[in-house]
Amino acid sequence: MQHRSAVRTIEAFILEQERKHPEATGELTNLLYDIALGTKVVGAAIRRAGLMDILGRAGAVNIQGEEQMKLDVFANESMKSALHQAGRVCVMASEEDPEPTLLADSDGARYAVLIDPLDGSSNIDVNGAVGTIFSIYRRVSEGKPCVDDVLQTGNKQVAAGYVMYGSSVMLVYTTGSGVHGFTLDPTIGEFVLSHENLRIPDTGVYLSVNESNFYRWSRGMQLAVRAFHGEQPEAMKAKNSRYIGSLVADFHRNLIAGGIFLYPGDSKNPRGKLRLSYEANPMALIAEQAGGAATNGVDRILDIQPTELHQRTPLVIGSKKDVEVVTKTLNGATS
Ligand code: FBP
Repeated sequence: MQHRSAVRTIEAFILEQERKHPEATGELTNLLYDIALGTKVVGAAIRRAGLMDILGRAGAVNIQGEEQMKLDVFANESMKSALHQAGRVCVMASEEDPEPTLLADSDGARYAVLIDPLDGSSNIDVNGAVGTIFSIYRRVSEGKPCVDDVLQTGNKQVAAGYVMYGSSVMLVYTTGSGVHGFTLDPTIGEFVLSHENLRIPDTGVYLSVNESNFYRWSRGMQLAVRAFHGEQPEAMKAKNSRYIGSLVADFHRNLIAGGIFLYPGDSKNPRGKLRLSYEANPMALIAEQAGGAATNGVDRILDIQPTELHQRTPLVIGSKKDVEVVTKTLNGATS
């Protein structure tokens, strides 16, 4: 009988998953290791951030017009080197880089990766939860890798995930066969399986949205959020408000306990704040694989064709029935 140790590391688990796909080459498996390694380096720095000269601003502004934090730059460089070292990735795009980075144009480099190296940057200096988000595609370019490799619709992702640097460090990912969570065991330095086959409840208990933008939202969006406040108790139980200001941390809570996260467009930012390719798409794949949903209010996030690398999109994501409340209310408000 094959002995299975109590400790199921991410390596062992991904290999098990791979065995279920005889056509698998092991490349994607190895790429997920590379990403896990990169996030261990980032996680170690975050854990010691107050003791290292890594807090505060880096003194530069990124393509989004946001002040880069030192940890943004550190995380970006760490993930890039982790993805570069094994030559499996042809091109990488990052929230912190204006253009995609060509990593390897050898035939062996079959994947394109998009990352948000440090999500929730505004939480860094106040020791709040932050994360790293990743999205993996098969390369589409025949000759030299190019931007087309990272401008694919979200439903073409072969894998997506995030690492949350919170009270513990957790890696949550999907390769299209369910969503699985691993907790970093600092005593052995390994991501160990802790949450197999995560499913998000159809209706959630939490509402996660930055209410300070309320008066800039459309009437339909205001109606939907007021419904979640319990304005019609006969129709819907009020939700409990929770907002950390880090997409990864807010999404993770709702994935585990059920809930809805919204970052709508508004009169100041009609396309919202979050980026389609390396924030909305990977989280949308995880949400759907866990039984939830993700929309911009009208379209399914995973069907939106990106035209620019850093394009933004309104995002409504989480428990399926709660997301439906928003789309129905928006359509009701406009019809
Ligand atoms: P970055 O930190 O990667 O730029 O991500 C954007 C983000 O911090 C999300 O994680 C979060 O959901 C949102 O912005 C918070 O925005 P706001 O402060 O406007 O509510």
